[in-house]
Amino acid sequence: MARGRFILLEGCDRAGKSTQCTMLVDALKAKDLSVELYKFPDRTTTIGQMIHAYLTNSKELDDRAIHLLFSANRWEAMQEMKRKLSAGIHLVVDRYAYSGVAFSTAKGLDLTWCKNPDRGLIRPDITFFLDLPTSEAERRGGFGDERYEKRELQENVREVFLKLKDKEWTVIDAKKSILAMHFEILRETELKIRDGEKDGRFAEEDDVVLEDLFLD
Ligand code: DGP
Repeated sequence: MARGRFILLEGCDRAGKSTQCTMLVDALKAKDLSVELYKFPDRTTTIGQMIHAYLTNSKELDDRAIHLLFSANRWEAMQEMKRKLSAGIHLVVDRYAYSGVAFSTAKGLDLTWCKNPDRGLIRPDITFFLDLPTSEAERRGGFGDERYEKRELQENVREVFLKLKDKEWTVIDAKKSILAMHFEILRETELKIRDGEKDGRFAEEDDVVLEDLFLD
């Protein structure tokens, strides 16, 4: 059995990641594929609850401390994600380590320092970056009350994302309609899944780590 594919959707706030993740999961399920959704931060765990308290401004934390908590929140999911991929389940993931680096670097932390805690996490097979200018994000009903939902920070975040972007990323213009984005994401995902089926690779041979992804 070929292992599942790790499909990541990254992007700025309000770009439509969560909508696209749900649509992608539903579309893959409709094609009888085995697929599950992961969302980071996962606010249901103990670490996730601390992150939630920070994001909703009910708890203050040092910038480095919260950065490490976001990373730990990904690490605590790693064994389960690996098991599922090995069992042939595709994972659609809403945000990951790139958000970690983008947000903390945008706040002023050192880029290399920010990357280090996430080194060794499993590497996505395909990364979609949903790109949306901040002015457009604001027009979509404005930002909410959470800690990072501020124009200047969001602009910095987008800049870091664009710096992190490597040639393997698929950039999706998030100004497009929801359906147009969906079909683009679905088409690329299906191609990637078919690639995996052709060469029939297994997780053990294929656990590429994120280290390779952060092209320093
Ligand atoms: P979401 O639940 O996708 O709306 O994300 C909550 C907020 O947290 C959002 O503004 C983006 C930010 N965020 C997501 N992941 C990370 C991370 O790893 N590090 C930091 N500093 N912020 C993150």
